[in-house]
This record gives sequence, C-alpha cells and structure tokens, in this order.
Amino acid sequence: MIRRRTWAALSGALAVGLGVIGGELAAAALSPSVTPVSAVGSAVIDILPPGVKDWAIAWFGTADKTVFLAAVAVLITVLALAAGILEYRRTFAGRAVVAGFGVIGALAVASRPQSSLVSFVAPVLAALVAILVLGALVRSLRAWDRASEDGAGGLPARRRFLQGASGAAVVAVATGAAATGVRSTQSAVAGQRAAVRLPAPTETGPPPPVGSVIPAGADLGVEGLTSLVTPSDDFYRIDTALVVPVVDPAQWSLKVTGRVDREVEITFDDLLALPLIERHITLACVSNTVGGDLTGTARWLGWPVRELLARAGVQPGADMVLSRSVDGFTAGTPLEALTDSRDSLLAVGMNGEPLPVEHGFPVRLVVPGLYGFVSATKWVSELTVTRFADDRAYWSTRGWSERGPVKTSSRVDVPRPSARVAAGDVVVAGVAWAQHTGVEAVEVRVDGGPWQRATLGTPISADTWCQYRATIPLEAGTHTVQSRAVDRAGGVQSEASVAPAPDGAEGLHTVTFTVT
Ligand SMILES: Nc1nc2c(c(=O)[nH]1)N[C@H]1C(S)=C(S)[C@@H](COP(=O)(O)O)O[C@H]1N2
Ligand SMILES: [Mo]
Repeated sequence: MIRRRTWAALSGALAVGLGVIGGELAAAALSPSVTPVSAVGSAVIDILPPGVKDWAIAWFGTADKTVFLAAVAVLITVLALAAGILEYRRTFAGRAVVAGFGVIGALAVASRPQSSLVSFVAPVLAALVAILVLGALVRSLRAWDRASEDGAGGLPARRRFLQGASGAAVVAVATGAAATGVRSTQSAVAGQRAAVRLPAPTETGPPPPVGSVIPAGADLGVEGLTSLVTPSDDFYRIDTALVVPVVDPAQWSLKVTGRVDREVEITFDDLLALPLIERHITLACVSNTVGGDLTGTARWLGWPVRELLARAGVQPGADMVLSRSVDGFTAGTPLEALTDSRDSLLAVGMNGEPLPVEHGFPVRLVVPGLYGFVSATKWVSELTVTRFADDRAYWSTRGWSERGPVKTSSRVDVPRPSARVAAGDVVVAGVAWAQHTGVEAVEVRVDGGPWQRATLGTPISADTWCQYRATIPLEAGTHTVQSRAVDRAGGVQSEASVAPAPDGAEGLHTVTFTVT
C-alpha cells in the first residue's frame, strides 16, 4: 500500500513536470532561444565559479552539457517531490515553493540577452500550470484521507484521486513527447540554413592564395594520423550555450560600434554580396590539454574583418575589439590581430557549407593565431572597438588571461597509447601547430633520448597545423615517444608541464606503447 506521503510527493512531481513541459512547449513556439529550463541552466553556468566550469569541461568533455542538463533534471525532480509533501502538510506551502520556482525562472529569463517580453510567458505559464495541478491533486488526496477516516472506506475518493493523478501523468507523457518532437525538429533555423546559397570565393588566383588550397605533400598519408581538414561533424565544440542560439539569417545583422568614426551595420545579404575569401585555419581551445583534441582545422569562407573595421574607421587609442554573441558571450581580441595582414574572418562558411548551427550559424569570427576564447565568437552580433583598459570579456572576468596567443605545440597520434607494434622501423606521426607564426620543424625522441628531426608535411599556411612523420628503429619492449614543435620565430615547444588555465597548457605529449 503506497503511503499518502508518497502520493503527495508524486503529485508534486506531476504538477511540476506538467508545468515545466508546458513552459518548454510555450517557449519553443514563442522564444526558442530562451526556454525557462535553459535560462536557469545558462544563468547557473554564468555564475558557476570558473574552476567548476573548467572541471566540468575536463571531465565530461563536450558531453558536459548533457551531464549538466541531467543534473538540473534530477534537482528539479527532488524539489518537486518535496513541494508535493509540503503542500500535503500545509495548504499553499508547496504551491509557494512552486511559485518560487516560477520567480527564479522569470529572473533567469530576464538575465538572458536573447530574451524579449514574450520570453516571460513560458515561466509564468509553467508556474501557473504547476500551481493549479498541485492544488487540485493535493485537495483530492485530502478528500481521500477524510473519506477513509469517515469509515466509508474512501473508495470513490481514492478513485477520484487516482484518476486525477493518472490523467495528469498521461497528459505529461503526451505533451512531453510532443515537446521533444518540437525540439528535434527544431527548428526553422535548419531550414533557413539549408536555404543559404554561399557564393564562391572571389580571389582564387592563379596562383591560388596561400591557405586556400591544400598543397601537394601536405598530407603524409599515415594511417591513424589526424586528417588535415577536420570534418565539421567531428570538429570540437566548446561554448557556454546550453541551447544552441537560433538566429534567423534574415534577421541577423552585425553592428560595429565604439571608438569608430562611423557606426556600421551589415546584414547577412550584405555580407554574402561582398568579396569573400576562403582559408584553411586551425582553431584551438585554451582548455585543450597536452595531447588533447580541442583543436581542429576547417576551410572557412568569409570576409576579412579588417575590411569591415576600415569601413567603420578605427579611432586612435583603441587596442581591443569586444565581439558579442547573441547569447551574451563576449571575446576581447587585440585590435592588431583583426587589422594586420592575417586573414581574420567574419566567417559564413565551414568546409564548403553554411556554418553548422553549433559552430555559429549564420556568422562567426575566426582569427588565426589566437585561442577561441579571445577571438572565435560564434553567433556574433556586435563588434565594439574599445580598449583593454575599458572593457573585459566573458572569460577574462573569470580568471583566464586577457590575451590568448596560441602556444606552439604538437601531439603524437601514431602509435596510439598502449598500442602494440612490430619491431623494426616504427612509424611515429602526429600534428604540430603554431598558428600565424608557422611550424618550422618537429622533433621526436624515444625513451628520453636525443631529439631527431621528423619529416614535415608541406604546410598549408602558417595558420594551419602540419602533419609530421618519423621512422625510428626500435627493439622489443615498452617505449615512450614524445614530440616537440619548433616555430618559425625560433620558439620551441615548452617541456615544463603547465595546466590550461589561465593562458593555455604547456608540456610534451608522451605516448607509451609496446614493440613486440
Ligand atoms: N558565442 C560563443 N562563441 C564562442 C564561445 C562561446 O562560449 N560562446 N566559445 C569560444 C571558445 S572558448 C572556443 S575554443 C571556440 C570553439 O569554436 P567551435 O565550437 O566552433 O570549435 O568558440 C569560441 N566562441
Ligand atoms: Mo575555448
């Protein structure tokens, strides 16, 4: 026999569940970028201490969002069960807790830059639904209580409660299914993306501009070695967005503001009509650990940011551009990285297609030579020309460095850790990067012995990683191999082991394997 208190707890879960589902459905229809649950989650992510966020990224990798959402779901469920019990003990106590949820939801929605007035409908609706259902279920549970005390057995009252509760459960499951359907067909943006026709790059040569094509000899053809261009589906994804921002390209525009002679605003159509260029550029995340995979190379199509800044006219004294995303994320990029000769892009294309939604559709920044957290703003909506002394960006206010040049680095891809390889000439291969400086050479060593030069694949450009390969005769036994990159400015990859925070990991990737 299930105790009354359990029924009360279940009533709480049903009521809150219905409310949450109703709220998410309403939000999906009215303001898909800001739903009550995602708003609360995003607000929590923003106020989480940086250490916790770094820990989450390190432990869950790019699955951290799913893990986080699961934790949020567990927390909401526990609170909902408690609200049911409270309401059963004391009329209105549980409903007051639920109303509190509603207020928190509304505050979280208010904290999201993508919110509009209509975004508040969802948390209000969610709270109202939950309050009404909780009140009704607990009232009927009490009626059942009274009926059993009457000695009447309480059977009709019991039936009424169970009918009410199972009705609520059926509605919850049905609307829940509908809500996931809405989510997965989410959304209009997929259709809008499919409808985009990217223009061909205008500047093509001959000779083809450096970085636009993969030269002969770049790909060393070693099995197991990272491919020169990372397929978009495999490209690492790092951002603070719990729900991918939905940006209609027809509504998108980019404003240039701040220390400029004239403010400039361009639309997506304006951008596509400009002379676009295409370049292979390697992106790296500052959170990448030694040997990690938070780095990738894509062929980006876009318009040079320096052209846009030239239109606006940068005023003297400025030294930073604060780029802002529709979701509130900001990055502070040293001005010169956007105005010097490097191909910093306002990118619309990735590997021959419109940007994938997770990688910033419709428009993002790509800046060669800098870690993503100070430069690669996705879903970008505004550039403010400013000074490091006046403005700070998202991660710089959370303990990470203000400037983020990519550190010269390399990793061993072949052999894999714990691999067993045949004795004789053992192939060691990997990738090395020193964006915008260029890789000069890669050296490898086995068992801490002398460094030996590896063969370097022809670089695509200074802004991309290179493959390297070496063959080393080895006898049976356990061996470790390490690599180090040397860049064209004479910098040598650092050997001391340094953690990613605050400005990028350092150290040698070490792979242990067995020769048989
Ligand atoms: N809007 C937005 N843009 C962002 C971020 C973010 O959190 N939000 N993260 C940055 C970081 S830390 C990195 S490393 C790159 C990663 O780009 P990718 O996900 O396309 O690989 O995006 C950058 N752009
Ligand atoms: Mo990053």
